Amino acid sequence: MDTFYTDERSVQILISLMKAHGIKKVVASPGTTNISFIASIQQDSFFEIYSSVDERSAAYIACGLAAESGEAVALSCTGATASRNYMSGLTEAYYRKLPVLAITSTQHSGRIGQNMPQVIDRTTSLNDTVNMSVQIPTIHDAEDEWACEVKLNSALLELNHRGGGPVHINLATVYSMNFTVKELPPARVIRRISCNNLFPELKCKKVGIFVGAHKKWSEELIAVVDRFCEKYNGVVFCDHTSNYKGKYGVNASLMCSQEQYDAPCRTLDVMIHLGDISGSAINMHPREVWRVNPDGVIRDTFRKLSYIFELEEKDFFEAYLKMTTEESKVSSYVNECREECKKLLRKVPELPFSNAWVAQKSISHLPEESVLHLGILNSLRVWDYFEVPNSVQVYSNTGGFGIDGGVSSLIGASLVDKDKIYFGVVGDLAFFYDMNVIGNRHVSNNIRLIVVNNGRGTEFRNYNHNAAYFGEEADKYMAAAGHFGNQSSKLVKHYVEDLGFEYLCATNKNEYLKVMDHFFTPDKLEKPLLLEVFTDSQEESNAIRIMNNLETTTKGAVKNIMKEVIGEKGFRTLKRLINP
Ligand SMILES: Cc1ncc(C[n+]2csc(CCOP(=O)(O)OP(=O)(O)O)c2C)c(N)n1
Ligand SMILES: [Mg+2]
Repeated sequence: MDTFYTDERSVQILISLMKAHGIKKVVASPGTTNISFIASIQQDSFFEIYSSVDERSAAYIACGLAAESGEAVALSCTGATASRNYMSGLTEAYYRKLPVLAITSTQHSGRIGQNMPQVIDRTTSLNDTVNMSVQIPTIHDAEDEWACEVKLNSALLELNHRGGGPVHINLATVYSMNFTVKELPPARVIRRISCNNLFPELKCKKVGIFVGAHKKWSEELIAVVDRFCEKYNGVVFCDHTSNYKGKYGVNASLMCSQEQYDAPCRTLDVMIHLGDISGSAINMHPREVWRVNPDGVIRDTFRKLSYIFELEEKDFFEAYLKMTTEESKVSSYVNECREECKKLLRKVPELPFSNAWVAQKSISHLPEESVLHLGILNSLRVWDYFEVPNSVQVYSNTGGFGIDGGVSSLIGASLVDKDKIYFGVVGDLAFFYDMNVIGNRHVSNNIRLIVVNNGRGTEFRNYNHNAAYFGEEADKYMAAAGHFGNQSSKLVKHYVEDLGFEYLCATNKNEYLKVMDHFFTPDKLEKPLLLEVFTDSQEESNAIRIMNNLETTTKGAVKNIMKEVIGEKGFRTLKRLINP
């Protein structure tokens, strides 16, 4: 009887990645739950398989094999108590840093604790048995498949990471008896590069650097990134929280927010990923992504990761500068991107009175060397549309995206340098959430805070938000409208004045323009200052709609008409059906 690979996709991915990462030695123990895996590898001549009835012995055999051959060695066992017997061998492997891969097999994790035969809980491991443990459920859709690829790459790479050691994969099976797959479908391989490895060549037309939220850049890092861009015709895609202040930056937020226009420069060959979580709308279309971070962890934010470089950013760029003899200084890519951005910015009309309008009018007035803190999500989004002065550092709580601590983070930052001015822009919900910090006795006169009070989380009334589907009904419990004095003109004024703040407010464009110069003055003020701007939710949404539709193509226009006919939600469902 001819049998081939299983049709269970997770098992296929594991086998494909074991081959790609050069793991061929397997010690197999008997059972039912590992049949999909074992039957698939025993017909593949790549694998060198040994049998051991006793799982305890199997794990020690793997230790010996790994130590003697210098290779990673996999173990495979069934359900019941089989995997428990790996414990002593894995402990030995842990303390000797031997690359032993324990592949335990399991039924659906929902069956744990339901008195189902042979189902035990392997979701936690003893501290000194494995360096990493991953759970691999059965794959049902593209998202499951992506997660499986990422987790398995991480697990296999961990075998030889930082001196190496044992790793655990808990692999679910549905006991499929379909072994008719003759050719193993490929899986995406992710590789880790550290300073001792050979670096992959960077020979392609379009190279971009995407920077998520980033701490302050050193002068040396800026210089080396700029030299890299000069040599490789590169560009640095940023939002304000990237805080890159070199020569090749492009604020790509506005370009990437366009609904009816996909700028050609958004498509690139290699995107180098720096920094942490980004709250920006920057959504490029890279062919592959190289992440550079000393944490060395696989973080597949863009689902196209092919390399993780476990290096300081500066060392990465210096290495690639050494690898090229190219002397030409072509800047065609950055120029192309800048043209796109300028073209869009030129098209921005007078916006309705809103947070976006405030940003448009104010951002260039931020004094030199000041600091800006932006609230989650709307304030960051709309201030990201416009260019910030080069000497201004910008922060937002994009680590956890909470509205609960934006004002506190601003106050915390302001304690560092009494001579700097620390600006903040937050919504009303974010302000009232965190308002007690306004009374903290360390608050001083270097604080200037704009509270955009639209009486709700206007985020949930934005035309393109899921909650917009519910119209005004969203105000009740999604947008939390009407709390905290329901846009009271006195509440914030009384509170902050009593706490020693100067208070200003604006309910329309003229009023705002009148107070703006004072608010943004580079001069030291006597008191901390709070400017409350009262806006209307509908206008907030209208302003964003305008900003997201500055440029149109026929394809984009058709897309928009369809959205109007079948609604935003219907459109997304249709898109998923056409392009799953
Ligand atoms: C602690 C916490 N709770 C809930 C959320 C979900 N959330 C995201 S934006 C938002 C609305 C914020 O409203 P507001 O501060 O008034 O800003 P606006 O959207 O009106 O500009 C909420 C509740 C969150 N991010 N953090
Ligand atoms: Mg609000």
